[in-house]
Amino acid sequence: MGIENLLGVMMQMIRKNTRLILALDVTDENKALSISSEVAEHVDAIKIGYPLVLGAGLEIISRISKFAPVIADFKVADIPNTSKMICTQAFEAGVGAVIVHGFTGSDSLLECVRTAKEYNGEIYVVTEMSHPGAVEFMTPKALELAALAVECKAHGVVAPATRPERIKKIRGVVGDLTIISPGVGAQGGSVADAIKAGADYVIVGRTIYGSPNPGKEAERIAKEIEKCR
Ligand code: NUP
Repeated sequence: MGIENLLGVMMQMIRKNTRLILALDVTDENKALSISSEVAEHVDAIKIGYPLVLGAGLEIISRISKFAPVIADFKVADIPNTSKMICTQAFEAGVGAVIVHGFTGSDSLLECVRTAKEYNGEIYVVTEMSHPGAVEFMTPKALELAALAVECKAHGVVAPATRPERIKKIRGVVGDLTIISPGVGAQGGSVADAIKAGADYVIVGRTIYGSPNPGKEAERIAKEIEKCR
């Protein structure tokens, strides 16, 4: 376990306050940190992915953790051994949760869940993505992927705010697992529709980080979520 984890300064569980997760898809470290500090009090977690980690390095995780718990959107999709290695690196770096794919099958997913447990972390499984192309291959399998997430004891699933009727269906399969939902704002989905359909958290990227005042925008969306719950 890394020294910073031992000191307990990095790894944090996703909060349960505003139910807003920022998707921080910027590539510049200073920009990432200044946005993180501006939105910190209005978000329950900050989701980062390949754009930021490839742009700023893995150390960005511990820096962002000072403002909010971090979710690594690595959409892990590999053989069990490699998936385990990826999750280990992410949790060692201090993330509270990792997003993984389920289509690789139960053995790979179980390995991710086992790894997360070692760190008291969470695994979220992608069911059906929010972009239009997801209906080609993912929609037909989404409910099976949701069932696999339950079977493998993942913490939650990712479901599309762009298709709230699908969130409803996925909620029907996952019971009380946590649903985190991207696609609000830039992709056309709405906070109200996603929350009413059963999402526990909404994930918002461009609408917040592309705004001239990310803090104010995050506050506005957090208030909108509060009204719908
Ligand atoms: O189905 C998904 N849709 C989606 O947009 C699964 C995701 N992980 N995402 C991510 O959510 C996407 O990669 C981006 O980081 C974020 C949405 O950002 P935005 O459309 O609000 O800018």
